Amino acid sequence: MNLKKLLKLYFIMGSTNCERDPRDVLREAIDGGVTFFQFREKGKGSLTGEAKREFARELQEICGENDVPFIVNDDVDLALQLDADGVHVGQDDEAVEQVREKIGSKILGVSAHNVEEAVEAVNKGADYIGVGPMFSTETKADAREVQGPRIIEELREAGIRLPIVGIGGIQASNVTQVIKAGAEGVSVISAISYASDPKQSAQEFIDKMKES
Ligand code: TZP
Ligand code: MG
Repeated sequence: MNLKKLLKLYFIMGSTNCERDPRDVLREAIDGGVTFFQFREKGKGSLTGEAKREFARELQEICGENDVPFIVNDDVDLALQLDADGVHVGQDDEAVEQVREKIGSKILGVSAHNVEEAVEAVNKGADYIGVGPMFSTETKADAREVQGPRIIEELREAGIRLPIVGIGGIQASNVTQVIKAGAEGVSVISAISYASDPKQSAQEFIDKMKES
């Protein structure tokens, strides 16, 4: 598995990020070129318990049919129950070394906002780092201050070699800046999940990244 390549277009979504049936949104996004997927079931009206699990299972199946890795946000137990391909945790979630111990060789992504957090994530066993917010976003209510693509250059200058994905407010129109700064790929929620045509939106991202 070439993680750097797989992280190119990393779509993140939960039921609250869609205006249409999320299964269709995911299928269309994958048709357009999404290479990696994170199930992130958060916010007002989000599913819990068995409904969350069943929904996750359905999305996992769609990913499986298309050879797209299926990653679970925050919920390590759910990832283990479903035998997901990996887990993504933030700075306020379960400790990285503890998650690594629980998930063995599954993929482990960690959100970082500065060099210190990124170095720690690397040392504690992360496989890739999510860095942001690149640009302003309304999708995450408690998002940190906008960092801009420059933070990715700083991480590279500090010697971080692990795959990096930018996150936050990324659109086809600004994706080039994130890749040029040194990221392997981009994580995107609303620009794909709310697009009237998720397939076309994903294709636009891929086309722009090919140019950069
Ligand atoms: N973490 C930092 S910004 C963000 C997350 C989960 C939200 C990204 O969503 P969008 O819609 O692509 O800006
Ligand atoms: Mg989290």
